[in-house]
Amino acid sequence: MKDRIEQLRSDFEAALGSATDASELEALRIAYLGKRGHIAALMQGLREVEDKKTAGQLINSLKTEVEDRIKNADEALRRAAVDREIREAKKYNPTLAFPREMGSYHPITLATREVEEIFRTMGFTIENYAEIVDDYECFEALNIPKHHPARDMQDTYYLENGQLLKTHTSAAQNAIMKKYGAPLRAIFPGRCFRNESTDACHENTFFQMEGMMIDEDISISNLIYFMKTMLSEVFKRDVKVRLRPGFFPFVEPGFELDINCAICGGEGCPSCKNSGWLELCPCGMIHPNVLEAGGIDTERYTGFAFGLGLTRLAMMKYGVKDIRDFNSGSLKALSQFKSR
Ligand code: FA5
Repeated sequence: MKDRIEQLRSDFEAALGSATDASELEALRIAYLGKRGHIAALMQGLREVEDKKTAGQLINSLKTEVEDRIKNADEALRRAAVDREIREAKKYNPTLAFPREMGSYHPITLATREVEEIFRTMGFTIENYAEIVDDYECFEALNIPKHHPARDMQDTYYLENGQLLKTHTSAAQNAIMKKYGAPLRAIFPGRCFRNESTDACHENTFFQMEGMMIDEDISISNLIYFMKTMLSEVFKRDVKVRLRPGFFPFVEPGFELDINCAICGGEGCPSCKNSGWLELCPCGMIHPNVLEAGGIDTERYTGFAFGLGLTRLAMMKYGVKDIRDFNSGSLKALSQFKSR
């Protein structure tokens, strides 16, 4: 009996060594541990053995050994299968886990930078100014006293402390004059706010770029030269503009500078309120009251100022028909500026 058991043990070792998958292992288990398997046959053979106890122990130990070895081999086969799956799977690329879309500059930022660069090369300083200002900066210092009708055009959002969201970049004129004195060449872009209904060419939050040049003998010719240079540089071609008288209490004389609508080519469309022209850059010679409020010697110096509608400039430059697209936050609209 002992020899049979040893023979079975070594046969089992050989068979186990050549089992390569779960079905072969299962066949081995049935062959050894099944009802009609080798171990069951050994048990039956016990009847003819004298030392049943010792033989029984040997058979049981062989049975336990076969059970353990098959269980271990099964686990090893499963582990190997998982390892193989990982190895053979496509290599994992962690950078694909999050879509890494490149962002892009907002068209207003692009337009601002371009105009800034044009004025920088012409010797202008670039200034940043606050969005929250006080009544003096936004109106009083600009020759717009309380109850002046010009205030009606620029209703805005007031804070409880009396300050307000600036309605135009002109609100920085006084502070800039006080900061630099004359002679002075400065531009100051900024966000403006107005309490007004929106349409294709009006927003309640939009950008302007103010410019001032103060020196001896500054005249309207200088103003026109700088405006024309800026526009032809921005549009890289001659642009049709028209200058007409315009009233602003802080300039005298004052002008409206309109640009031929680039969306309809001047035929009239919602973007230009069907006029063919778009108010882009009011300007004029700075009013002596405003210069004096800024501490400038009006006997010696004169100057011009302009308030370029940056958002409208971006509309014309990029062919955006509706000004509201800029504040829409729509990626479909804004991502079109990626390559610029
Ligand atoms: C002003 O704001 C004056 N401060 C401009 C100025 C400066 C005149 C210096 C003289 C000297 P106006 O309200 O027209 O003016 O606005 C200037 C430009 O800002 C407009 O021509 C237009 O291009 C733009 N703008 C005005 N309101 C809006 C609006 N609601 N939405 C979009 N752009 C606007």
